[in-house]
Amino acid sequence: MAARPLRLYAFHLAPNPIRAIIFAREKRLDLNIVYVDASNYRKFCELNPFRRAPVLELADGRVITESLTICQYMDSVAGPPFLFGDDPDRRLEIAMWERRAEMELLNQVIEVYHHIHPMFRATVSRSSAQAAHSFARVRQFLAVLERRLRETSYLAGDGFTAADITAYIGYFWLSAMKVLPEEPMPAIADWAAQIKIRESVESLHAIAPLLDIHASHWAEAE
Ligand SMILES: N[C@@H](CCC(=O)N[C@@H](CS)C(=O)NCC(=O)O)C(=O)O
Repeated sequence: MAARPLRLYAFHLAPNPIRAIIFAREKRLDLNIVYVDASNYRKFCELNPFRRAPVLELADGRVITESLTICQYMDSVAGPPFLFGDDPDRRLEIAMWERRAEMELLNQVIEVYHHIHPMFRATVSRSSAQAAHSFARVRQFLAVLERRLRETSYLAGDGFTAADITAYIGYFWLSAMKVLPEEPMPAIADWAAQIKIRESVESLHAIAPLLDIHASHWAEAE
């Protein structure tokens, strides 16, 4: 009997589950995506007491949370390409850029998203100061990334890796919300154009119109 595919619990319009979904596509792993709604929320909370997505349920019933850990798991159980690297030097470089992209870009973009997107009006106590603080960190990271990508094709050097997935989701979210910094970033734009045509990120483009906000929401956050 064939093993059942990995089951991934996800929320719609949520960057961390999308990161795991893109990663699985890159690794050509069969993923059964279950979107969390009222009908399965209780089960989801039992699987992850922190009530956050993604949650990966393995065929043997084991449960993995944390998008980074889920991606690392998928990298180790499927064949090449190894998106976290296959030798100590590559692993080191990729891990460093992945964590930088996660902490200084993706997580900061998520903060901006929560504080300015009207979708969170009822659930997040919105703060324009918090949005501005996170946006300043985003700007600083993008300036470093622009310099980096003038020297290398991808974040961790030659070759697409897990670090590019993390950074691309952050960049995509900013771009879809129409809040990319105004300063020109030609190397980042070229890098993003290369990633945009990968099959694995197709699903992102369909959600772009739903993330689009008007700049006036900055002013609306209190
Ligand atoms: N560190 C966790 C963060 C997960 C997370 O915050 N996921 C968001 C969606 S992007 C979520 O579930 N939010 C629901 C909530 O906070 O109630 C990870 O990387 O998986």
